[in-house]
Amino acid sequence: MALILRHQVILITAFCVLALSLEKGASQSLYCPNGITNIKAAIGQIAHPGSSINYGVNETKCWKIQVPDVYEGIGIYYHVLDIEQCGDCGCDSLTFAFNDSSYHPPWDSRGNWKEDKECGRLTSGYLEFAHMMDGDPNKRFSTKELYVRFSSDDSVNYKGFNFTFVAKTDSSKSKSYLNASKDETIEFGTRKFGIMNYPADYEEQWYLIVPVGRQLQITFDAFELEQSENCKNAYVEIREAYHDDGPFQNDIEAEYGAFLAEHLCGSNLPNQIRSAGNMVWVKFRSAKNSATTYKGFKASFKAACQDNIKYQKYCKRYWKKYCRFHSWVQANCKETCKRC
Ligand SMILES: [Ca+2]
Repeated sequence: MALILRHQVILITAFCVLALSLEKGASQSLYCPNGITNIKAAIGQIAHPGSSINYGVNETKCWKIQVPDVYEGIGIYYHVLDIEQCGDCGCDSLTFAFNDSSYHPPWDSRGNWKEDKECGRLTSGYLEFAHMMDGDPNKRFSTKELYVRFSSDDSVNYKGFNFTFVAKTDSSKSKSYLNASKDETIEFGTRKFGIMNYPADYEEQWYLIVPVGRQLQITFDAFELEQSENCKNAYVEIREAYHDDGPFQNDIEAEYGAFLAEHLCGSNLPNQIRSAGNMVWVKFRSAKNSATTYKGFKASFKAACQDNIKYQKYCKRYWKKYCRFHSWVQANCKETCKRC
């Protein structure tokens, strides 16, 4: 009985604290009377209601996304956004909120809170096409903690939302661009591997590229990094790279790319890694402590055949149509849509 009572007290306390968010006036849109679902991860998906049914009337749902400290922001890629639209999203809305200065919870008026409200209708087919043509996320936030709130009014309900969030990486340091032709294998790795240990406080990045339409396969030959909890000291991070301004632009980015390996460390040789697209980004980072440097890693990459069914589906649906009207890229298109 005592346990049940204690549980009730905790629940009531939680409700009161959250209800204060409305009273203290930091932001009415962060009012979360049903509590907040906490998600701690570098990548994940949130959907509501998350099936083919429509959301209900007078709903309030809240989430808090927290990405590991090593990252520096959060990107949002929509898969579905189907929310009743009224002026200033005053009927139904999806709200993102974060503090862009020091940490204060959303009901604390000391925080410098920023809000971004969304409503309107973007279907999944349109969003697939848009992501194919523009690799950047739909939303970008310079925070490691992001609050998400969905609310609906008393009439007209749609399909809701479904998005992937991904932690932003710093990709500003020195980079190498390595481009392998169809039958070529290129080696890469930490500097002076086998001759001396990697330096402390050292960072290096590689963009690995194979012909358009192929996947990329990375094989590790040697791997010896400092072992630390969650690989927070020295690590290798690997993501899909993308063109942020469409498939035929030159700029290659990876800040919000999908993870192929979140963080690798220690001395176990990682498994072979295979990408979905034809461009991959690899980052190596060592800790500041010069007493804990190791040999580093040595790896190679080459082109593999495209067997990604989803990619083929994109190709069939959009790429060929796009190519028909852009004769100057037809050679690329042919290679892209070819099975091998
Ligand atoms: Ca509504």
